[in-house]
Amino acid sequence: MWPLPEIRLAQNRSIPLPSFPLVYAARAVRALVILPTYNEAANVLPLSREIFTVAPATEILVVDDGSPDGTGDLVEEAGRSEARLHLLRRSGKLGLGSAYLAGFRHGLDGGYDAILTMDCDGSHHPRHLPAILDAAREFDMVIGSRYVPGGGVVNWPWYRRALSWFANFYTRLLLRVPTHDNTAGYRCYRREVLETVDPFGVRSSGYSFLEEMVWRVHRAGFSVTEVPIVFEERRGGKSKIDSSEMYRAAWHVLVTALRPPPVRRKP
Ligand SMILES: Nc1nc2c(ncn2[C@@H]2O[C@H](COP(=O)(O)OP(=O)(O)OP(=O)(O)O)[C@@H](O)[C@H]2O)c(=O)[nH]1
Ligand SMILES: [Mg+2]
Repeated sequence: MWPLPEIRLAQNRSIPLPSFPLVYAARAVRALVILPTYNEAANVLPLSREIFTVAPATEILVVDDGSPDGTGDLVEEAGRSEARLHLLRRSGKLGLGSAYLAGFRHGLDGGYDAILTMDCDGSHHPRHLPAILDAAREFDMVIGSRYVPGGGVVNWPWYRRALSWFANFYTRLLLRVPTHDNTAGYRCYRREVLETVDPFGVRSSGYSFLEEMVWRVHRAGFSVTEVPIVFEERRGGKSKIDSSEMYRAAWHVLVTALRPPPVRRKP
């Protein structure tokens, strides 16, 4: 399947694509999708292909933590014939939050204008990407949200729904954020947001990283919006989030509410 037919056109950044939603004035916006992976060999290339199909001008950075199932090798091989697909290999499983940070560093250093994050397990469908990119023309941060009209969850048992609902209720209550899906990892940040709110200062991983990021962005005075997405249970492979993560996240939200770290305001 590699390389895809759009490559030559998409790589020529001096020609803005009229169909690409993120076009400011005369120049195309450079968007980077970060895909953190740990044992996602079954999912990573099909998902990358789908992303390039719906948003041909985006690039992808896979941050792989030495997956024993060979995810990194697959991406390296595919990247030889697909210049939009990049790989950052790390030596061991260092956690989701730190994978996002490594991706943010790469995105900022690489001069990308918009930096997105998506799970690589099929839960975050690329069909929502155009709407997210479109909203990013107007808003500093966009969340692909399960909990706004039009959004939802399929294939989740009642207790997962209840936990997720409660986690969001608790976060809204304690952190006073206006958003409804604060544990969602399907996001788009404008580079100015990441340059200002210092994600590298967030001292937590997993869900609490995501919650603290929403809080920091809101607190800094940036605009945040939610675009509805339908979240699907992972397509293949195993979950890497253990149940203790929930308690850690709840504790971290409480600490952030009671002893808020300093956050720079938007310039
Ligand atoms: N690089 C890296 N990626 C990770 C790590 N842990 C999880 N991931 C990836 O992060 C994404 C989300 O992880 P999941 O295990 O699906 O976590 P989740 O979606 O909260 O949990 P489930 O609902 O059980 O799927 C997936 O793409 C994982 O492969 C990690 O330590 N390092
Ligand atoms: Mg998942």
